Amino acid sequence: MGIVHCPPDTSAEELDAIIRRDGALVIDDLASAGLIDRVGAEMMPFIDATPMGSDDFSGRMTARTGALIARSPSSHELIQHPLILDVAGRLLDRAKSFQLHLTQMISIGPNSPGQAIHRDQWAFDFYEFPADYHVQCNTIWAMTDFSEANGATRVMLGSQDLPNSFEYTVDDTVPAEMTRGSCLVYTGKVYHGGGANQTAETRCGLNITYNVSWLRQEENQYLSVPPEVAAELPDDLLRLMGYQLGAYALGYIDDVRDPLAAIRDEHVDRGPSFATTPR
Ligand SMILES: O=C(O)CCC(=O)C(=O)O
Ligand SMILES: [Fe+2]
Repeated sequence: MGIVHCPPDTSAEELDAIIRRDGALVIDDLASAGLIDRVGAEMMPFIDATPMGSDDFSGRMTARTGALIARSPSSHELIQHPLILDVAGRLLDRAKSFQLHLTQMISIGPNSPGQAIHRDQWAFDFYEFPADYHVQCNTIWAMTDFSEANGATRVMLGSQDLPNSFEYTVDDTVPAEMTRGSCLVYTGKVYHGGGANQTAETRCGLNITYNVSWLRQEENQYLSVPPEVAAELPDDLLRLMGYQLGAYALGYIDDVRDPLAAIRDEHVDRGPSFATTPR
């Protein structure tokens, strides 16, 4: 069985149901070529300056370039894509609210071996969350076409319900082949890994992930985005970055004020705005 491909007008409800069943899916052609071009052009100087990974998991011929919010204004449209936020709000429904977890351009260089098969939620110290409690909703936007040969992400479909294991290999997975501008969406529970790039060209994907607001973010948005840049961003993007309360009181500043008040002088309402969708 291959990964399910959905057209971009598929409802968030249907996408959520497929991710819960298969662990992952591809939304074909969700971003225009023009938008992918702009994000690629804004990020190119930073990608060129990024050192390769320092271990096998990060990929010794893979560059991981972050801080998209500060570095690529055009990426905000992908980070805040309404369909993706709707799916994230549904998948992460056991928590009160969700936030941006990381933004990372993953450029897998020519002749790279495949990444170890893993779960992204292992970032939380390998804690085994309950099977029905999804803590991460992840995307990889194809900045180049993704093929089996150039290192398309490998996914072990249906593996989201399995216990933690380090035994799975590439033979347990299928490639998420997709065209440039398409988007792989997957739960933090599903086993997957970057594929081996056996071509002479770099495979580039933009990993944008969201997690429940009571867990720590992998990319520290408060430090990756300088305060003078944050001050110019709209409230809804700031809230998604974590300038909002997680659950009842997580992340408040000084006298139990909403963290957005650290950026905005005016009074801000207390309470989460990236609320999840009750089922
Ligand atoms: O680059 C990819 O296709 C996947 C990378 C990945 O899964 C990771 O770094 O956690
Ligand atoms: Fe991963």
